[in-house]
Amino acid sequence: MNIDKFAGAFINSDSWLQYSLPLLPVPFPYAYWLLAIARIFFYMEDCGHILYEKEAGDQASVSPTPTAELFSKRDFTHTVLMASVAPASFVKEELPPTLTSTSPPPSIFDGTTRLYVAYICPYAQRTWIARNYKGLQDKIKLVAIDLGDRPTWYKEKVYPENKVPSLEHNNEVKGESLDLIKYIDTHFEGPSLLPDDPAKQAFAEELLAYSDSFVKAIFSSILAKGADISTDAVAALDKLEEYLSKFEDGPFFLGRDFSLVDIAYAPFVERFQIFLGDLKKYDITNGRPKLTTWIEELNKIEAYTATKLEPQVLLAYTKKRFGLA
Ligand SMILES: N[C@@H](CCC(=O)N[C@@H](CS)C(=O)NCC(=O)O)C(=O)O
Repeated sequence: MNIDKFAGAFINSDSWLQYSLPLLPVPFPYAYWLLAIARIFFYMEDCGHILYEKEAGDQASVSPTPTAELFSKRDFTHTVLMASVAPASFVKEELPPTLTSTSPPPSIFDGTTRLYVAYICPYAQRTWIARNYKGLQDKIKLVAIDLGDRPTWYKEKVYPENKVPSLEHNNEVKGESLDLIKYIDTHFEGPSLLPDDPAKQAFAEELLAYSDSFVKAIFSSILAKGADISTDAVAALDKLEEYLSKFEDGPFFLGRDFSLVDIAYAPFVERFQIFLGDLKKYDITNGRPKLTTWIEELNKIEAYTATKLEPQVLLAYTKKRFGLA
């Protein structure tokens, strides 16, 4: 559209209006003109938005790469959130069999990136969710270990700490689930698992640091004899509800975007809901609307649901392992 012509038409019509309606106040044509410019501006802005969101959508559906390019193009918070929040398109996979003491080792340090997990382990589950959410099923190969019948080569050749998870990458093996989810987020492609906002990043660090105390508080209550949940465990769950109330822009710990913090807590909350429900007849969602919604939203994320075991399996394993009634 020829804006000059368009504006000219306005000026002309305003001049006409000015001459033919002498009773109107003199500034009227200028106000009218300003309004016209504003309308053109908003119209163009809108077109930009639509086009931009389409680009973001297209990118998200064809490539798991988070749209670093989009970030540099323009700072449209709304659009950037749409692009960064979307998980990489989830590819269902057949899970590899669990390796036992009689299984031969994989060809370690052959350049393949391997994530060693046990399907039952909540710490390993954290890293598995991060890997899935970023769409790295082809880039990071899962290797499942039987913790009850561990292959000796795992400790000797892979990870001397002999725990899961561990990650074999670039000829090195690293451990510790909280370090690994950060490592996976920063060293691989896929949607970012930490927002750019420094306030949210600082809050993420606080929540990640608190996760061990949270797990301890609840788990000791689960292991304790007696039918009632401890006051420490109730306080820890209340604290989670409070943390989930911090940002209003979404159901997750950091607001709208699913993040490392949700990943750190999800496997444990999943188990605590089952164990406390069964052993202490305690519903963790009762009176905790934010926690209720958070669990519902988590269960819409395939990268997470693909890592879940049947509640009965988790319950039976834990009861047996800790000799619980
Ligand atoms: N702090 C570690 C804990 C990992 C951990 O304790 N994993 C358990 C399985 S859920 C394990 O490998 N246990 C074997 C052992 O302790 O021998 C992390 O966050 O990765």
